[in-house]
Amino acid sequence: MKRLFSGMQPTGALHLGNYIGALKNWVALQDKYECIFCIVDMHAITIPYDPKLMRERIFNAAVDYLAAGIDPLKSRIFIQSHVPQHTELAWLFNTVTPLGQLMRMTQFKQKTAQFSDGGEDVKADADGSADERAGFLALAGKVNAGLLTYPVLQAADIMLYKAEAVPVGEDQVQHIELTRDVVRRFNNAYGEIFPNCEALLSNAPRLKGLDGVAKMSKSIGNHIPLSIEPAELERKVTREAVSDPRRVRRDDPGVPEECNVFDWHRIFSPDEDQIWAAQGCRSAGIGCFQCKKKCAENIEKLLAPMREKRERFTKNPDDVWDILNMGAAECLRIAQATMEETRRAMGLI
Ligand code: AQP
Repeated sequence: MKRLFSGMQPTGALHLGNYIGALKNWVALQDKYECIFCIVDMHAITIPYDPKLMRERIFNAAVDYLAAGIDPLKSRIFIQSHVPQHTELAWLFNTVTPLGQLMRMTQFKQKTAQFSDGGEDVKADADGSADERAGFLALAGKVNAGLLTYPVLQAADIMLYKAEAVPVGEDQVQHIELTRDVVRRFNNAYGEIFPNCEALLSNAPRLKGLDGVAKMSKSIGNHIPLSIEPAELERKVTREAVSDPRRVRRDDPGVPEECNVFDWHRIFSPDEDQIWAAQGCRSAGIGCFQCKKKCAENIEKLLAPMREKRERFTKNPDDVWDILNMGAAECLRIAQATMEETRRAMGLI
């Protein structure tokens, strides 16, 4: 079986976007690949965070993986920082990665804007292009170097295990392409050590958030956590989710194809509810509140069994830590072998 690697950051509660864009695919691919699933805590510390919350977030991410259906008897689950070879290989990969390519990464530019203070003092110096603004903000000391080299660590995560398949959401495709470039440059310089890898996309690789505009994201706060309680889920969907702005009054007809709530129906609802929502919206036969309520009910059908499983794991934290420790021990063995081969190829041993 080919090997598969993927990970999520413990930057907050995992959400419907993480599930639909990646985690659901991970579960489905467990029988087709030898799977390694990581909680990428070293990536998560590249943005501001509270150290007091990190351990709990890591634990909750592991519980979410398990509750969603990752089976520790089939797949390895571990915490990135428990296998220190990730950062060692990232350093080696840094030496074959052009700085300019890292500065052009979309996620770097977005996070730079998101986690700098807006860069008012340097805005005047940049002529407005996203590339230049990201460059100015970075040079002005607004972001740390880890955010810039984030995709190199991601390349190392994948290649430490010589993984060929990487199930991710659409936003990560550019980083997988960079991984392929890093591999090409490394292999050209030091010999054929690492394989080619490809991104595997789900059928909904970019789920929009409650605002109906941006990608659902933990750090933006437009997300619906997988661990949400039913009443809060209904409140968020019916009160916070942005729907078709044309429907100002109950009897205004809408355009379902341009409504984010209808996009959610297409993902979370059975066919009959999708037809009900589309027809009702176009004819103004139903109001947005009714349409959203049905959507929340269908999301709840997905989340209810996960909630039950999550409770079981939360009550037995030692079982979860055992799974993570066992996963790390197995991954460490693979990582040590890859590093030995890599150091040798580079003339370091
Ligand atoms: N909205 C989304 N739609 C589809 N896929 C998504 N993913 C994330 N959001 C969506 C996919 O989930 C995986 C794990 O993501 P991550 O935690 O490593 O980082 P991220 O992509 O940056 O996710 P967030 O929620 O936006 O985290 P923050 O806000 O902390 O940066 C990836 O495969 C990703 O594509």
